[in-house]
Amino acid sequence: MSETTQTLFRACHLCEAICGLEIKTQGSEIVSIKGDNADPFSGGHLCPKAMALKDLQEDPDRLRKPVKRVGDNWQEITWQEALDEVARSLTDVQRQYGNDSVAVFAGNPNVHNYGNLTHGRLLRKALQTKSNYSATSLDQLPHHLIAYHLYGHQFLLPIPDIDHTDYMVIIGANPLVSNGSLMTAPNITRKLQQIQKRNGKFVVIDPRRTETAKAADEHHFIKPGSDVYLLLAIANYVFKSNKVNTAHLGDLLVGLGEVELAVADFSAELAASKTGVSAEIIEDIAENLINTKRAVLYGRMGISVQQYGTLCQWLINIINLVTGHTDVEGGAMFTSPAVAYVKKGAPGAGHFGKFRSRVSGLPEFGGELPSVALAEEMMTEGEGQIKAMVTIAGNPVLSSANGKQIDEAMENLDYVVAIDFYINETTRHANIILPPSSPLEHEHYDFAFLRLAVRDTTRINPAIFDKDNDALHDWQIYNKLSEKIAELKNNDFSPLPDPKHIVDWELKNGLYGQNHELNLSWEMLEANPHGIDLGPLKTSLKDRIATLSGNIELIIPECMQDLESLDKTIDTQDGKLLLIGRRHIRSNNSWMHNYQRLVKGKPHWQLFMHPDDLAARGIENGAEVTIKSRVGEVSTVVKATDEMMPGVISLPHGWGHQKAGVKAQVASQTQGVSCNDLTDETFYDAISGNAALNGVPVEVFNKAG
Ligand SMILES: Nc1nc2c(c(=O)[nH]1)N[C@H]1C(S)=C(S)[C@@H](COP(=O)(O)OP(=O)(O)OC[C@H]3O[C@@H](n4cnc5c(=O)[nH]c(N)nc54)[C@H](O)[C@@H]3O)O[C@H]1N2
Ligand SMILES: Nc1nc2c(c(=O)[nH]1)N[C@H]1C(S)=C(S)[C@@H](COP(=O)(O)OP(=O)(O)OC[C@H]3O[C@@H](n4cnc5c(=O)[nH]c(N)nc54)[C@H](O)[C@@H]3O)O[C@H]1N2
Ligand code: SF4
Ligand SMILES: [Mo]
Repeated sequence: MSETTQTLFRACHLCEAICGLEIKTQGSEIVSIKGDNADPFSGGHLCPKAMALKDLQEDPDRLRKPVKRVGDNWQEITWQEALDEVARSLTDVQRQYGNDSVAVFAGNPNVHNYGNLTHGRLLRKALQTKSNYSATSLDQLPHHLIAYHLYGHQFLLPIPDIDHTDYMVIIGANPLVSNGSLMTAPNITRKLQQIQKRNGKFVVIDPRRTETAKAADEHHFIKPGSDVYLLLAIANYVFKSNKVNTAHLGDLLVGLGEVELAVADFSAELAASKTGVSAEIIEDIAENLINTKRAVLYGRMGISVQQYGTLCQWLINIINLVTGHTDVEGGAMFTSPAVAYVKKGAPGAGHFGKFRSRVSGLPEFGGELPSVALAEEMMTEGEGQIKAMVTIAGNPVLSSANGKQIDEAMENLDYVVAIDFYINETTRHANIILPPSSPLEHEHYDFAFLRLAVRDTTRINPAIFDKDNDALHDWQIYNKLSEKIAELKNNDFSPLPDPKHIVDWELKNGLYGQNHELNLSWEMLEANPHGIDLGPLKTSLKDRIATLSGNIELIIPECMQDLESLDKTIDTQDGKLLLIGRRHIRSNNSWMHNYQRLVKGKPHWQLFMHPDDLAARGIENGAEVTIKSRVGEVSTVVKATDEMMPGVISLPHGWGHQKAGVKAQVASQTQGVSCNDLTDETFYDAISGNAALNGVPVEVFNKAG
């Protein structure tokens, strides 16, 4: 390896903000990582996780070669041996128990690695299994489902036009820490400050006074899981005050009258009793949404990953539509990306309920079943039982509801293979682990997140290092493994070219390609290493709406049904503590705790609880407590903070690395416990089957002994 010094520009792929970075290397070492000031989108912004790209690259625990489990040990084997054995074992299971007996779980980093997006489907196609699961149903499934119903394509997702809005309501999101989600917006702090600088306001509704709430003009505590009442009351207020403003989309909206009727029973007073947000505040928010020309309502994890996730997303869309804030400047807009532009006829629109899970009858969406069904499908005997599993860039043992149950169920599978470069809480169950090249060893184009960005931009990301000669990129693993599986099943197979070629083709044939003055191509973007600005979000829905009728049909039967089941009586408090999650700027889901620079310093995995709730139970600040839910219990340290709404406690997910067999020297020494040993697989959004990881009823007491 030469010791030459290089400076390369590449976007960070760790979260949705995709900050441009300047990475300096000497030989095979990274000597510095800084924000790329010339990136037209991120303008030099970065967060503490960017430096962890170096740790990831250098981590001795990161697997470089395929390994096979022999007893409690792992043995390196060749790619040939590994791929042959995996293909043979999976097809053997399928021959004996049927195609659906092999499940696939695809985790979050799939979306951050373009080769997984372009090539992942090869493996599913080769396996011909209906047992597909992913992190989508622990996360944003309600957004896709509503976009599919209202706009006709799961990826016609409205994104807040944060750069131009004057009033933004953020409900159940903490972008100052998450750096934005379904809202790619590097340096979100600045973007929110800019709202205030132009005399606008942003309001946060959250059961915790979060980092974002502290920076907001207003913060209102809300009881977890009750948001649906607040949204219904806002929608009702708009209709009742005759302020429906359907702006330019008016002729597309079908079902306004039915929506008006459906929300009519939900007053601000009822909402106040359910949510803890006063009727005056609810009406004030509604008034501001009505009267501010450029305004937007935005909701994320906190209201998608809860009991009424789909209803909440439906109502958010309804409110933005009826207050005239959809597809207009400063409102909820649709992106016009250079790759994977969505319009009528674009592939992958989605489908819903074409088949159902075997045990609980949960609906598929886009060919995937809800992750809450995964464990029972492994544990319930009978035709179609899951007997083997492929996990790809995921860790459902720590990230799924009742992860402990998944852990136990995986123990009894006949065969497990993981495409991952860590031996984590899930992949330790694998018979064989197939580790792809590291993210910095391949090129990348962020078509998933450029499609969700608050401004249209484009950039390619070069590889920083060459991969080892005998290493494989994720997409190469899919090509090779799928080919072997297809061969054993006597099916046709054609490999896909390098994802770079696919993106190049898309760039050339996309909005800004051959028929546009920019004439984008991979090569052209290589010559523009900081990326190219494509301008602010543009009004475009009328030309793109992808529904069969060409209209926005507001009434979704499943939403009407769920609405019917809502309790319409004034609430009396039931006194149970409700558990919610929490993210931290130095942590990322389950997989970045093996980097000393991110886990050192003050711990951030404690249970947060209001001082009054501690006092009521005779618990001291800093004590060891036990938290108990229907499915299990964990013990950890409690931290008293009036950041929490009384009655609500918060524990972050992704911790719990002390399990035997995990090969992560630093992470194994951390003390955080897994919040998903408490979340409940029977607690989910009835419409979509998305997990309800927020608002889980629990008890807390002093740890015995
Ligand atoms: N209680 C609770 N639970 C939650 C959440 C919550 O808020 N509360 N959040 C949920 C959400 S939003 C999500 S998205 C999920 C995330 O949970 P998962 O989908 O399980 O994802 P990660 O924990 O990020 O898993 C990362 C794994 O991917 C591997 N990996 C990283 N990059 C690559 C790559 O390029 N290729 C391959 N093959 N592997 C790679 C890592 O080594 C690691 O093992 O957790 C969910 N779980
Ligand atoms: N640093 C860091 N950044 C990340 C990640 C990470 O793990 N760490 N994960 C990435 C991923 S995979 C995702 S999906 C995004 C998520 O991005 P966000 O959704 O912005 O992140 P969260 O911190 O989960 O924010 C959810 C908020 O909802 C609140 N909440 C919980 N329950 C309720 C409720 O019932 N009602 C209301 N109104 N609020 C509620 C919580 O207190 C929390 O503040 O972040 C991404 N970015
Ligand atoms: S905010 Fe941090 S983790 Fe996210 S893309 Fe930027 S540098 Fe990476
Ligand atoms: Mo996520």
